[in-house]
Amino acid sequence: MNETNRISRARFSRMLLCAIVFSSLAACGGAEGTSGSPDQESIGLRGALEFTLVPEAPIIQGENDLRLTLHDAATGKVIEGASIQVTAIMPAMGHEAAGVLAIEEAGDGAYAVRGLALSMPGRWDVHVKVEHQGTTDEVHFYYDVP
Ligand SMILES: [Cu+2]
Repeated sequence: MNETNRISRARFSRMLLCAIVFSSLAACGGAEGTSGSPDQESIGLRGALEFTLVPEAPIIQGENDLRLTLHDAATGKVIEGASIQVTAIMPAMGHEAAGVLAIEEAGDGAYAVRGLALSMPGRWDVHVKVEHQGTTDEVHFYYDVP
């Protein structure tokens, strides 16, 4: 098999996977980039930290548990002992989520976010704010509740 065939096969596989993963969602790599993807990774708005947010199970209406991992964006080192706030709003309706029950440090830059209560189907804007040794950064991740 020549190089061109291998590349196009790989690209087709990715597209197919994307179509399967996102089949129940409106967008596949749309304007908001990672919108709706179960595992989301982004550099914060201030460029200081890298945020990874992974739901423990598919996002549902009701309480959700997620795992947040923090790295220094410049050095790649894990961020331990951070103080973290997680809030969510439903932009289309202008209301907040009920809140988060608990955020617990799990070691190696990971934090368990438990009981993020998304009360309605639709798109939620999950806002993560972190303070660590005088550095603050924040990020927005978007989730679609079916
Ligand atoms: Cu709503």
